[in-house]
Amino acid sequence: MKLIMAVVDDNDSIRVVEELTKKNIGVTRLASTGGFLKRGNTTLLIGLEEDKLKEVLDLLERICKPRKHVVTIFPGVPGETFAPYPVEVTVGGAIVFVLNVERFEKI
Ligand code: 2BA
Repeated sequence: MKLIMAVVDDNDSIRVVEELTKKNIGVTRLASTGGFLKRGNTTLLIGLEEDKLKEVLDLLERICKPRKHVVTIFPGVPGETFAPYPVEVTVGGAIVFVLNVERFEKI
């Protein structure tokens, strides 16, 4: 068994959860926050048998599209002043971790 942890955009997560649920694949949605942009995103926990792995990775790739965000950088060290400047970053489609599950119990 595998566990996919996928960090995705909040809007994309709704469709991913819908499609996984239709396919009878269990999923948990966690509200999370990106360390860099400090804005909300969604972390999905998806436990599944290995033979479903490719299907789910394909589904994530199909639904989760990269987006551009502009973030303001405040450079410099305390006591020194530099003008803040905007930087454009591309976020996602999805950041995906695939873990081996040592044991799965439903109690
Ligand atoms: P954030 O940490 O808010 O990062 C958002 C986007 O900002 C990143 O998109 C990347 O394009 C950019 N970025 C991140 N750190 C940066 C830095 N030090 N300098 C310049 N640009 C930087 P993604 O790479 O697609 O990541 C999207 C979200 O996925 C991240 O949101 C974070 O919540 C999660 N994530 C990404 N890599 C991760 C990792 N290795 N472990 C855990 N979570 C991760």
